[in-house]
Amino acid sequence: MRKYVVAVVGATGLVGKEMVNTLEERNFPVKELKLLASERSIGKELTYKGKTIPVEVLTEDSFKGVEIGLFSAGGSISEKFAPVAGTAKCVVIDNTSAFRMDPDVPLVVPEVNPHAVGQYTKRYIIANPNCSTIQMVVALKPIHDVARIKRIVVSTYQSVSGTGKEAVEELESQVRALMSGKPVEVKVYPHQIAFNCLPHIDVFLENGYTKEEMKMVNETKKIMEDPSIEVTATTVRVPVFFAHSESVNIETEKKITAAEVRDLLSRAPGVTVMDDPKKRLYPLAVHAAGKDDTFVGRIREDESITNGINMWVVSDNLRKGAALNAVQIAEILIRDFLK
Ligand code: L14
Repeated sequence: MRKYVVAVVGATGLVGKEMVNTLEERNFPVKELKLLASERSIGKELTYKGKTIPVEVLTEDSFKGVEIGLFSAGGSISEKFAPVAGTAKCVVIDNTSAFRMDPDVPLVVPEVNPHAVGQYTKRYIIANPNCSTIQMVVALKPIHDVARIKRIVVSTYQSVSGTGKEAVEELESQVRALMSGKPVEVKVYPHQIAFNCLPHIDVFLENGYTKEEMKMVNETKKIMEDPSIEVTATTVRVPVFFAHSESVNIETEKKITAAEVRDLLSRAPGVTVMDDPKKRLYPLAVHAAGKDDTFVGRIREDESITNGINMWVVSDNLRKGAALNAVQIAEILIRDFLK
């Protein structure tokens, strides 16, 4: 079997480390693994399949001979280096929002639009969608295929790990401070996150929505390849370390019952239905953390409209929301294109 030279850009971040773990866990055919990061990470190393690999400084020359680049070092790094890698014929799978809405860049969730991977040839860049969008479309695509979704109203409950390790440390240290009567220090988020909910993720835009909310609106239409789906979102940061939860309300063209949705989703790829209220069974962030699937529960008909469904969707934002989805894209790439 052919093996590939793979680079992870932003290797020392939460997502970068998860990418390295995921490559190992899924036995991705790696010939050589390059770990790239900024100068700040020099001297660090990671283990991959029992071998220690030192982190190298990312430069314009880093991509010679590299066939696949998994990028998760922030939007400005991707804007600068993804095109450089692309020119060197390294296929970039980019986890930032930099290229997601570029019409020459496919935006892929393997359970939803795997065929779009083939469009990588235009820029040699494939975009990995936003974490909250990925888990939502994994749960909604099977429903859209049978009943056509007209409108989505989603509210998210997003964990701090999406922001990075500084945010994980901030939640931890704020909880410690509050439990020991010390003053709370606010650095990463605009307000205290411990024991609080912030209706503010990424920056505010002219229309009053946040950028995170508009990513869910625009990316959903692009991934589902249906601009007619109306989407409105409220994205909220909650004091949870790992995994995002979402309240998802949909209106469909054709009637679909809660039982039909449960049945459909129990057979859907990447989805586990956990839905038995009598047994207090529903998906929880603490259970989804560290797992690959998207978990769906609280499936019920929206009694305020004729064709409506409510559900609760939970997934690990560092796995399906980032590293796993990126590696699954790479798996399609080598299976169908870089043979
Ligand atoms: O990839 O949780 O568009 O703060 C950027 C913000 C991912 C989540 C993206 C967060 C998001 C992140």
